[in-house]
Amino acid sequence: MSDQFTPLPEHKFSFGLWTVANQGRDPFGAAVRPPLPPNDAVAMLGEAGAWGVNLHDNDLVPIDATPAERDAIVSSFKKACRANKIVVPMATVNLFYDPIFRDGAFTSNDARVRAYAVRKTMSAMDLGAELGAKVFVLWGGREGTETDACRRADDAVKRLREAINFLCEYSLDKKYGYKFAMEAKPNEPRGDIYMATTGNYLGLIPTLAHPEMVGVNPEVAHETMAGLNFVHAVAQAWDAGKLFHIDLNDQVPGRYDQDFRFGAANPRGAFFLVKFLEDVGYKGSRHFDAHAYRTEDYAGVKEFARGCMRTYLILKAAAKRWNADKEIQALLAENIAAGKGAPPVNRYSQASVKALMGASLDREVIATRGLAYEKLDQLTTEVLLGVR
Ligand code: GCO
Ligand code: MN
Ligand code: MN
Repeated sequence: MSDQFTPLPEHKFSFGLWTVANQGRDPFGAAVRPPLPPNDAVAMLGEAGAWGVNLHDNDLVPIDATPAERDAIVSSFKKACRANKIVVPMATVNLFYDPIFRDGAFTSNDARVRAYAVRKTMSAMDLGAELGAKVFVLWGGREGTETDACRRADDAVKRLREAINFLCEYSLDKKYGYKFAMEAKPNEPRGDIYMATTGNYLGLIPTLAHPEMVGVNPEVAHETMAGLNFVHAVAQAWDAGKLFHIDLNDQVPGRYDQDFRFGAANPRGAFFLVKFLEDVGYKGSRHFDAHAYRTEDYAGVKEFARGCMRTYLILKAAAKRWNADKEIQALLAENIAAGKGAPPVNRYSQASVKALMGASLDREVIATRGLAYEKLDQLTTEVLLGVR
């Protein structure tokens, strides 16, 4: 059945190979689903209506594969992608699973670990480029600490900068045309992770050798785990021209890393996010980095994938209704109109200072006017609940 909420390639919905193939392992329980080979995951995504699949190097090629095994796997994966009309817009690297990364990768004190991590990332970049990826995500994984006795935190920042600079040069050298998207996460899998929020990365990027090649990949769950407002982080990244990618899922604050289906926990937050992305005309992937509940078989995983995309499109339609709602728009306009005639403070000049000093700005009068946010918010709820 196809309706207005049916995903199309133009919606740019993508999933990580690691998301639909997730077997439901957690620290307290074993896998609940059998392995889903990469080619089968691509077939499932094709059936669900997705546009793209993203992958870590080792989601596709085992860490100990020989070069011949690698090439065979990659060529058969390419065929599966073609057959299912699935593209590979983004690639990434696993710098957290293998025990060598137990004390981080790029920030490790051991120069051998740093070298191995950079070399592994270069191979993952080769793999991504071969599959057509133009965005390369770097998630810090275990770049963090249990005890800050282990190193000075600014040494970690310096090492991270050096690694990113090295990898930018590699991309330029190989003419891969990558944009790097840095993904922050506050406190998992280690208690204290360097670059805990998207804002941290927005501060680091201007200090890099090739800041124009590096942006961010904010994730709903990660900012929410830190108790922060995700839309605000995304908006700041957008304003800086750095929203290169986005990880959509859901999360209740204060819980374990839940990776829920998009919109499952906080549809209101998801609404403001979708509205933002659509209002500004974000052109990148809408990537779902989420997992199906542990209760599901693969039919449930497919429902999960469909649900992520369907919810996005439902919220997109709601955002359109919100934007077209005369009462909502009138309330917003009234608040702007109330300030009409005030001296502008957007550009400094002697004349603007003079106008400012001479203006009547009666704080008591200004503060008496109600802003009608109760009404605005209730109307928003009614749009969301489908009665407007
Ligand atoms: C997590 C992260 C990862 C990254 C992925 C891409 O919480 O485990 O979100 O899923 O997004 O490793 O590099
Ligand atoms: Mn995550
Ligand atoms: Mn992620």
